[in-house]
Amino acid sequence: MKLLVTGGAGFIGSNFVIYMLQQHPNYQIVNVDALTYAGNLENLKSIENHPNYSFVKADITDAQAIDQIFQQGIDIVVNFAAESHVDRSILEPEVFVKTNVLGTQVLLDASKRYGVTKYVQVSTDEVYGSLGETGLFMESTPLEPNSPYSASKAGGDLLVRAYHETFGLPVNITRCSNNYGPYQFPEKLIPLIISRAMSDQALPIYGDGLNIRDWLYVEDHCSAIDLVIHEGRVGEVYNIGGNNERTNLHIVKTILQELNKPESLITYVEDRLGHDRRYGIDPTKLVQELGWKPKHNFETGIKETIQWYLNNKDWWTRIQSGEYQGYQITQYGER
Ligand code: NAD
Ligand code: TDX
Repeated sequence: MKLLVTGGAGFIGSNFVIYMLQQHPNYQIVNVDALTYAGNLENLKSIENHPNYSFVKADITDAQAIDQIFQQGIDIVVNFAAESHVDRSILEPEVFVKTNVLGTQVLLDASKRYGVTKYVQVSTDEVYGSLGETGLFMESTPLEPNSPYSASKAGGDLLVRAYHETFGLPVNITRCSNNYGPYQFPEKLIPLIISRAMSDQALPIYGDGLNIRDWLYVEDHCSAIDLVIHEGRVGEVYNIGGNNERTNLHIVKTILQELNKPESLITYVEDRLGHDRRYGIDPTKLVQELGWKPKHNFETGIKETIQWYLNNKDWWTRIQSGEYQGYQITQYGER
């Protein structure tokens, strides 16, 4: 079985590549990644010489390069490659449309041309928009994306659906809630707060800090995708989430407590434009149909994650010395 993983040098993709090599010793994995600011081959150091693993640097919007990769014979595609940060999409939407919509179409086209057995689109709960105080996102919830990021992900999802309906491509779409764990780029809330708190820097909280996200440990996302690849009914959407809703303020205070740092580091800053208030996933379909069960509970998962960032300071300090710093200065002034 030959699995093409796109975006495998990013946060979830790299965790997924490592997970799949462990779970399926007979699978060959081809990782295709453009190595944007978010792609980091250091994440894959532990398996870089694995006989069943290979890496190709290519952009998913480059139809010729993608065609060449499919010529090797690909059985399954899992598309993680994306521009993934909401704040960046507010500043620079164009690349989001290019990668998340056009890139998806290029992969779908190649999958159709070469006849894969399964195409899995890794999408997000953000395509459903924002919840009020009650209710959860179901697979049947209408798509109401509010940011350029989520709109571009929704655009990709609709193309996946269309390639199934029009050409019979065997697809699944997964929509997961917020992930946390090792190798998450320190522009996202949890690693940003851990790294800044460790250096006693101000911790920017958007708005009133009471926006709610539903958190899932990255390995549990990987196990769900593995199940969907093998057991998912063709053409279906599966929501993925572990019922762990927390306010941003709760997350930040938990990290401060764990690191033994003062709450005076918390700094309220201007709210994110179009900031979704609440996400909450109903994973019943995945649980009942495919028997998925998350392994990690949030209280231990967050502690393990904090410990990982403490033990891997070199990993994130190297990242922070690059383009990331420039980004921070542009958006909020010197923090
Ligand atoms: P990430 O930003 O850490 O990684 C994205 C990877 O894609 C990087 O390695 C980058 O180099 C690569 N990439 C970007 N543009 C590319 C292109 N044009 N061609 C080839 N490679 C390209 O993102 P992540 O957090 O690991 O998210 C992975 C996927 O999961 C995304 O599709 C995202 O929408 C989805 N998702 C993420 C979360 C989350 O909480 N992080 C939750 C649900 C869904
Ligand atoms: O500095 C910050 N301060 C802050 O208050 C940052 C970076 C974030 N926040 C808030 C905004 C959100 O309410 O924290 C929450 C989480 O923010 P992000 O980490 O940027 O994640 P989010 O916008 O929820 O999107 C994430 O989950 C869904 C991923 O980045 C997406 O790729 C995924 O689809």
